[in-house]
Amino acid sequence: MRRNEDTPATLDLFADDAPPLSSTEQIGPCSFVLHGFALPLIDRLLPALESILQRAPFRHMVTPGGYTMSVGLSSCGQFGWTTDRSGYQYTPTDPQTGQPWPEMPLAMRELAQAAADAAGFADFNPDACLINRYIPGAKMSLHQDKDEHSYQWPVVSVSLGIAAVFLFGGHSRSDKSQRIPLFHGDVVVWGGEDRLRFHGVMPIKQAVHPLLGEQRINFTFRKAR
Ligand code: MD6
Ligand code: FE
Repeated sequence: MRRNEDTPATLDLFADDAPPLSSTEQIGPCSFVLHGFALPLIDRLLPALESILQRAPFRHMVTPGGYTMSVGLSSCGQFGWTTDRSGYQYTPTDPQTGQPWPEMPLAMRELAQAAADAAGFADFNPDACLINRYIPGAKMSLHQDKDEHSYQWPVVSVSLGIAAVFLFGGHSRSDKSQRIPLFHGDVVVWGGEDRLRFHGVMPIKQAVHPLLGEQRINFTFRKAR
C-alpha cells in the first residue's frame, strides 16, 4: 500500500519513513531486512500457498501453557512445526490428517535460498517452512526459535499481505526490542550470533491488502534437523 502514490497517507502510518523498494536494512550483526525481496516471486508464491492450504489448512494450536494461539498455523516441507499441551516439536506428518506435510514448493525454496545468500548465508537448504496467518488483532509473543537441532543455519522469514510491526529483541526476554515495520514482500534473515534473539509480532492493525485481503501471511524457513 505504501508504495502506491495514490494511497492517502492517512491509511498508512509508515508512509513517511518507508524504506525504498529493494534495499537492505541491517538490524543486528547478523540480521537483515531485505525490503521487497519476495515481490518478483509473488505470482508463483500465492498459488503455491493455496495448494499447501488445501492439504494442510490453517489451525489454531494450543501452547504447552494451555493458550490457544491467535495465529493460524500450517507448514510445508519435510518437517512441520507443531505445538500442543506436551510441548513444541517438528513432526514429519500433520497431526490433523496423519499425512506428510505438503512438499515445499520450488518457488518458496528458491526464495529462501536467495534471501539467505543475499544476507551472506550460503548453502541454506531449509527442510521446514512454518506458515503463519494473522488476522487483525492477532500477535506473536516474544519468543526464541530454538526447537531446531542446530543453530548454525539462519532463519528466513517472509511477510505477505497487511503490515506488521516486528519486535526484535536481545538475548534476554527483558532486553529492549526494536520495532521494525514489515510490509508485503519484505524478507527478514537472521543467523550467527543473532540466531537466538527474542522476537515477536505486535497485534496486527486492521487493514486490507489488495492481493491478500484482511490478513498477514508469514513464511518462516528453517533447517530443523
Ligand atoms: C512472524 N516470525 O513474523 C513471526 N522467527 O510472523 C517469527 O517468529 C520469526 O519472523 C524467527 C525468525 C524470523 C521470524
Ligand atoms: Fe520465531
